[in-house]
Amino acid sequence: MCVAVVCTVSGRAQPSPAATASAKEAAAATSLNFVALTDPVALAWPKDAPTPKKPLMPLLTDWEGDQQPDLLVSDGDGKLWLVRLAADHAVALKSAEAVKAGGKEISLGKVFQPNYVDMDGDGIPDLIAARDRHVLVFHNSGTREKPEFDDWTFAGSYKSPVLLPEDAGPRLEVADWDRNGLPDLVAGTWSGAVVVFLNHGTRKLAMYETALHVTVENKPLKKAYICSVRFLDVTGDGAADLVLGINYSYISVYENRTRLSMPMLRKEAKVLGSDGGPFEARKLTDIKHIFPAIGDVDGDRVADVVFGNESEKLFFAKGIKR
Ligand SMILES: [Ca+2]
Ligand SMILES: [Ca+2]
Ligand SMILES: [Ca+2]
Ligand SMILES: [Ca+2]
Repeated sequence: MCVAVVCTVSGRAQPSPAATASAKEAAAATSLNFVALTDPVALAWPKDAPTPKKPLMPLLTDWEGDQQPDLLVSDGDGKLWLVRLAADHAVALKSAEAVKAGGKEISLGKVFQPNYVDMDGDGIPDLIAARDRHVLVFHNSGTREKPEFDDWTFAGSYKSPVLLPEDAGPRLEVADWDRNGLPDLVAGTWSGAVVVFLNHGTRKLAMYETALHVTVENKPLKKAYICSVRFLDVTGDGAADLVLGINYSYISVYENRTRLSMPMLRKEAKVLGSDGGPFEARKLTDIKHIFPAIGDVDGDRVADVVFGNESEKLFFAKGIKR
């Protein structure tokens, strides 16, 4: 599914009306790119909303398809908050409300990386979360404009649900890795690897293959430790790139050199900070591990980063175009 400002890759084989719309949005996003971020500023949680339990893990997305970015934020209780941004691209949080599924507030007991992707091909994004190595899907039985969620089911077949790596924790990105039109599961790990579960089922019935280790220039990607994962186009060529929050503090981009099938990733490029050195979130804020949410918050068509984690705050760092 696509966001107003940033697109995860959607399928190109036999495009559905939804896929066509996604393609248009992707074309509109071609000027997006960033290589540097300004120093982060804290975003005050909306005053009249209940205080979420830390840590906070955000996703920049478009909740109701109005082309305005919204935040979905998971908290330490495993609740999910729909956080509205201020109008006219002012960088501020306007309101926060708990998201419900099956008639009650979502509460998974621990923080998760939110995903909002159409899992069943009905053109309406669903919610996806990782918990205890399992992938939980909250089917959206509402409409694009007015989402409503059923209680969760496991991703994959009921008898053999996908089992994420033991040290994946909340680190799950849902995106079409191999461009076959079906969303895949991309898990980061504490031990510094990234694995992909390709979906070789159908739109209605996902079937995931065993985990593949992501490679960069033919070598398995292996960081010292902790990779949180995003897979979306940050260079503006229509091909999704691998973006990692690494080793507590850094953000790295592995540019994808092909729009065909499996990604071909260039070697790591660290996102820079205002001093010209690598952007280092821990030096600048009180966070411990960075889980970057990426999208254009301030409306200048350059992707920005919002992050939280190990903090009751969210931070905004403005993207600077190359
Ligand atoms: Ca919106
Ligand atoms: Ca759906
Ligand atoms: Ca796929
Ligand atoms: Ca921006």
